[in-house]
Amino acid sequence: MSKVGIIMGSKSDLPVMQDAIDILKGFDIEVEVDIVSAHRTPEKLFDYGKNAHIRGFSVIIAGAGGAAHLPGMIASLSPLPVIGVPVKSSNSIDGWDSVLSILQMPGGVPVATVALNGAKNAGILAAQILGSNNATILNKIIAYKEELKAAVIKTANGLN
Ligand code: RP5
Repeated sequence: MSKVGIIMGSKSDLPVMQDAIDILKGFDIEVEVDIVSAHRTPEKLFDYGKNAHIRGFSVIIAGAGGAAHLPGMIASLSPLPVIGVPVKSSNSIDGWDSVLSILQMPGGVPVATVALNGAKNAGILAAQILGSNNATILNKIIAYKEELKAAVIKTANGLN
């Protein structure tokens, strides 16, 4: 069964990263959540990046703020797709520090970067990656998109 690894640089990132956890659990996708700090636990980062695919993960979502090196370093170590979530941390310079340090990866080492605090979309994107090879998950994504559409149409119909 497909499993998504959700990691973050600090417990202070959890309120943002919870959106990824919630949406994936809503799709009945197994998640494993951990705190891995690029700067405070570099050995753990190395171990996680080197072994995530052996431990049964299919996709990694990595969130961090400030000098947000976690997603990029995990991408440098792991053969798995990495989705990066820039977190606007308390001492952030408006979130640009997080966005640019996750987004501006060198050629050869991609991180699929979502919007600032965009953990919900990170979860959906992880589900879509798994769904490309899993009909059950794909059908849940299709149903989710239908729900989005129905909600907009209902709102529009209520305007007049
Ligand atoms: C980063 O520094 C974390 O990802 C977090 O967004 C930020 C602040 O961490 P704490 O000082 O709150 O632990 O490493």
